[in-house]
Parts: sequence; C-alpha cells; structure tokens
Amino acid sequence: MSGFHFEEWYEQHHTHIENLLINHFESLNMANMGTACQYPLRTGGKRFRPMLVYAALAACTSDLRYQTLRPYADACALAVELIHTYSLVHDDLPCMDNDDTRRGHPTVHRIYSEDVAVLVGDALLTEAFGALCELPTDLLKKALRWTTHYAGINGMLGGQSIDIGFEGGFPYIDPEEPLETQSERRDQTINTLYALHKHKTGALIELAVVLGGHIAGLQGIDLIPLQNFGQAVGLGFQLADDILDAEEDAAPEGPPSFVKMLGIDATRKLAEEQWQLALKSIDSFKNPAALRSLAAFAVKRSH
Ligand code: GRG
Repeated sequence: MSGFHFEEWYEQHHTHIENLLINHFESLNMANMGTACQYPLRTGGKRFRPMLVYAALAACTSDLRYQTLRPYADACALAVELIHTYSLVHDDLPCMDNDDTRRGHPTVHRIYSEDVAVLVGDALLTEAFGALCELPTDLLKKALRWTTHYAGINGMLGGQSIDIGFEGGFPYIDPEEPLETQSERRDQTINTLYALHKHKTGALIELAVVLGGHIAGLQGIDLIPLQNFGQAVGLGFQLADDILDAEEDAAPEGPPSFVKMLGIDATRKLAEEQWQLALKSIDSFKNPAALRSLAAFAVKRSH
C-alpha cells in the first residue's frame, strides 16, 4: 500500500459500505421491515467500524491476497455495522436514552413507532449473523464466536448494562461534599467509566480489527497486537467523544464523563497516550497505513 491517500481510501470504502448496507435490505418479502431497516442505515454515519475490518485485513496481508479475501471482509464489515446500527436504534428508545434525533434526523421510533424500532434493532442484529454466514466454513465458527463475545454480555451489551446501572453503576457523589473526602468514590467512578466504555464503545471496535486479522489468517497470540490496537482506539474514540461533548456544551449535569472526572487537559493527554499506544501496537505489520489513519481519524476527530 505505497503512497497511501487516506481521503481517497475513506471515500471509496464509505461508498462501498453504503451499498452493501442498503442492498442487504432490498428485495425482501417483508417490504415494510426492509424499508424500516434501511432508514437508520440511510441517515449517515462515519462507517468507522466496517472500515477497520478492511484496514486490519490490509495491514496483515499482501495487496494481492487482500483482493482475494475482500468478499470475506465485506461479510464482516456488514455484520459489524449492522450491530452498531442496532445498538444505536435500541439506545435511542424511550426505555433507554429516549432520544428524538440521531445524526440530525428523527430516530427510528419517532419516524415509525416504538414497537417497530424494537423490531428494526432485532432485525439488524439477526441479519448481522446472517451476513457472517457468507464466510467460508473454516472462518465461520470463530467469526461467530468473536461476534457473540464482543457484541454480547461480555462486550457491548454488557457495557450498556453498566450504563443503565444494572451491572455495577456509578456511586453517588454529593456535589456539596469537599473534593478531598470524595477520593474513594471518584476512583470508583473512574474505574466504572473505564469498564463501561471498554465494553460499550471499545468492544465493537476491537471486534472489527479482530475479524480483519482473522480473515487474514491470524490466530491466537498473533491477534494480540490488533486487540491492543482495538482497545487503545476504543478508549481514544470515547475520550475524543467526551472532549467534543465538553467543547460543545460545558453543562455539569448529566452522567459522569472523563472530562468531568479528570478535567479537559488530562483527558486530552490520555487520548494522546491511547493514540500513541495504538500506533505502537501495529508497528510490525506489513501495511499499517490505513489502520494508522483510522486511529488518528477516531482519536483526533473534530466531529
Ligand atoms: C442497546 C445493546 C445496546 C447497546 C447500546 C453502543 C451503544 C450501546 C449505544 C450507542 C450510544 C453511544 C453514545 C455509544 C458510545 C459509542 C459511540 C460514541 C457511538 C457512536 O458511534 P459513531 O460516532 O456513530 O461511530 P456514527 O453515527 O458515525 O455511526
């Protein structure tokens, strides 16, 4: 991948992923469900996670093998973005975050209804596993295992269960109490924040790069650098999100965030450290250019 141009690469992959997503829901017998599922797929999105699948595959293989293996990357990219989209649809529901808009558009339950939005999320998740069935049998079983692991109770869904306070949760910090006597509860809050985002945000990002490496033929300890990359980028992505939120709206109310707990400068420093860690973990790969650019895109983003 010599003379790598990220903008060009990003545009090409973005268009390709949009087509995969929309085409997946064309020509279904249940035409209304097909259209409803396409709605959250048509309203934008950076497509960061599916891009990581292609970038991880490219990092671990030759240009020639990349072309051969690309259809398998398509299956995994589709699966990861469908799971991401299901999580957003369900996260926006009245029983979760109760959001009226997502990416500047009305949320699925506002366009349709709550019951339809539940079904849309369920359908996107189910179809993700269907998409993985396009993998050859030697890749399928582990891809299913990892997807279940990172999307499920040990991954994103587990993170969401921390977020809603069902699993662990944040201790109460009395805003009137002096800082010096809050230290134990502040430590507990920061540890909960790490656990929450490692699972809720980080798990799917890690899944994307693990699937890319898996298609390239990496197994066992050879996947560890990609897992480390995924974890660092996952945390960096969330830190960037917190920084952007704080820059847009400095209101102290709402749930705890890294910026609220650590301050903006320490959060920026932590994000920078995660970026460096991410780059270091893929140092020895053949073609790390796209992964490197995606790490910067996630951690140093302005939107
Ligand atoms: C409902 C099981 C279940 C899980 C929901 C991932 C999640 C858990 C909720 C999404 C809400 C949220 C703010 C998650 C944190 C991760 C994050 C910043 C998601 C947004 O990802 P982007 O910026 O979104 O990649 P786009 O719009 O670009 O696709």
